[in-house]
Amino acid sequence: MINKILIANRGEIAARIIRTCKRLNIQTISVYSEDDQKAPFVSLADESYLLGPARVNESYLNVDKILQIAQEANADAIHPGYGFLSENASFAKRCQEAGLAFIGPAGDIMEKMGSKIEARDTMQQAGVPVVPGTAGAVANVEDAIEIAKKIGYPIMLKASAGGGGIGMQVVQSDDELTKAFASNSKRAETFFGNGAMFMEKKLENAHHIEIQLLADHHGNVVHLFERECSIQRRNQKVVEEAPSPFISERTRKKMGETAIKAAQAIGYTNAGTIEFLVDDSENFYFLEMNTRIQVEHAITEEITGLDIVEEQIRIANGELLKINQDDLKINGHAIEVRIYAEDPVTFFPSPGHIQNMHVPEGDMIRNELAVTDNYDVTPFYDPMIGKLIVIGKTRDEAIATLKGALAKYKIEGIKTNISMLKTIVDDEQFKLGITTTAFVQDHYLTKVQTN
Ligand code: MV4
Repeated sequence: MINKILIANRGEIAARIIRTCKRLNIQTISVYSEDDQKAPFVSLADESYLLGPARVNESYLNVDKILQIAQEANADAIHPGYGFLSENASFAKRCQEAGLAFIGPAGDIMEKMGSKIEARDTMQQAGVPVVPGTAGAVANVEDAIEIAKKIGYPIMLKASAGGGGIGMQVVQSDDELTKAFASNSKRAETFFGNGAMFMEKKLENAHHIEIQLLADHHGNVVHLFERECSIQRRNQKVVEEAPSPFISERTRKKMGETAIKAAQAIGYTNAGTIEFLVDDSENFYFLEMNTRIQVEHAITEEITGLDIVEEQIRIANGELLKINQDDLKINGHAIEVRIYAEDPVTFFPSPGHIQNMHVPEGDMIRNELAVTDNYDVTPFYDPMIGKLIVIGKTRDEAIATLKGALAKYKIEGIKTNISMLKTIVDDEQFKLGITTTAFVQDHYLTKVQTN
């Protein structure tokens, strides 16, 4: 029975996980770096322990220190959140070896989905459509050029050990492919210790739509519908919404059933997300599987009424899923925007001292914050300082609430992307739900770079 959880993370997700633990009367342990001493999540926990200096290798990635604290504080389980160690298979295995419940899938499943080539291959064998491309790694640039003739440009060259857009490059010709193949393979070798590359046809005018899954240890799997995540900037999600304004009920059902079939094929357990690309004829293709809770999980919670962190803890406790697919319905429309401490045009991080911070409140508004007023944003970590989630009966209602909330969102002392969010929410194409992966390029950068 899980009675005490160490949250091996920081910022808004650590605070959010602690909030659910409190509601479930589960004791919490926060771990923090020297730079995060005054962060809200630290004092929210029942106990807090210093990890070490701000550098992630000495703090949030310091596996030995985290496991040592877990033992000393008698934790039963570890919740990794997202990022950091959340998809680190050896960490998951070391937790299990230390007798701790890792709140996530088994390490070997994490490993399998972490190799994009193995994930693609596994999905293909499970009957899940994958983006047209290579089976397995491309051996060398000569083979790559041969394969490109079959696939046809433009092509997405991807590192197997990459993910979330890291180690990915569009190539439009043999010449570009030749240069990119060598440089990307070398970079993947350096960064990930694995230079294996694969190739996919670049799907133009596509939507990035992902399906949230929950799977218990008794073979039960449900999907919690989809999230539309196409509005990304350099593969960093900026605006996410549930449900997608693009797909039909029929496609939603097919994607959900396909995602469940995939999860069953790999023996997936706990919360997970399968990412698809959906083309303008609503054909969908497997992209990647994320074996962690995601930043944007809150919009799924708002339209289903579930607490995904609670479901994760119950699954890790060995409990049966209490919901079945027929119980799940989409109720309303939710949109999330990510608040970044960064320059809205150059996107350079903008750490510094926050003053006069006022966030909008209301029944249809949910804030997840990593910071407070009068707080120093550190340059050491991801510049996301919060999330603003709005809910509405309809998408138009949610957009109106979002517009109003952004107008009231005040943060001084640092630069933020709030002006970018306002521009996006005001955009006619956005309001019409015409949001493909080219949105930021076509409907934001074109505006700000001309002004
Ligand atoms: C693609 C793609 C188009 N064609 N793969 C983005 C991150 C990772 N999940 C994979 N991603 C994509 N893979 C093929 N074959 C489009 C995306 C993509 C994207 C690419 C560039 C800029 C923004 C994007 C937003 C979502 C998805």
